[in-house]
Amino acid sequence: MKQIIFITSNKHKVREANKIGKSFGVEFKQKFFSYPEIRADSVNDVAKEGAKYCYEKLRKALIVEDSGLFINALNKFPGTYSKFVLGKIGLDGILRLMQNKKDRTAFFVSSVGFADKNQIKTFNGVVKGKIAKKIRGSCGFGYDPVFIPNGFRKTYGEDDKIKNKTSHRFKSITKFCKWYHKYS
Ligand code: ITT
Repeated sequence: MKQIIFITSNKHKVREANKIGKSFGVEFKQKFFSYPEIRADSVNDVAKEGAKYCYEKLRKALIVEDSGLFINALNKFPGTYSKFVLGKIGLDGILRLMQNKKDRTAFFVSSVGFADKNQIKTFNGVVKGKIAKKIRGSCGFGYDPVFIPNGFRKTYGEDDKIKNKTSHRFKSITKFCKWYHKYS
């Protein structure tokens, strides 16, 4: 098993990453370390700067992950501000903003930022879907109870097995594991 430090305050991210990492022989070790998240429209930029900052401070190979929900009818809001917005207006607030919208399409993006002494690299994953009309299910975290991935009827909150096989994080972490397995 190859190990890598995962700097995050979110235990759900680590749990999901370890389910995926298992089949690649990669184990993610959660570490709490506070780093500044830059203001940017892309999670890729936030992850890249975050990984760079953490490596400069800790001098150990590590990853960070930045993710968010982008809703098309709301001009890609809440995007990189997903956590903040959820804390302020909640899922009910998001559903209210979507009340009269015909276009309910949205996507989650995840960007894994890796840094060590040689390089900084990012690995991105996207999953497309739509915003449900009601809060459904209690699995997962964040926006999972209102996100229905394309090709399915249930929200991620109702079915975490679907999430683990299709999510933005599944895609970004899989890319990272394939690369890291050969690299390290
Ligand atoms: P870090 O310590 O890793 O930054 P965090 O929870 O603050 O943990 P982010 O800054 O990347 O993570 O914020 C992403 C937010 O986007 C997260 O808090 C959720 O509200 C939402 N989000 C991201 N991925 C999600 C997922 O898989 N399912 C549901 N919501 C998600």
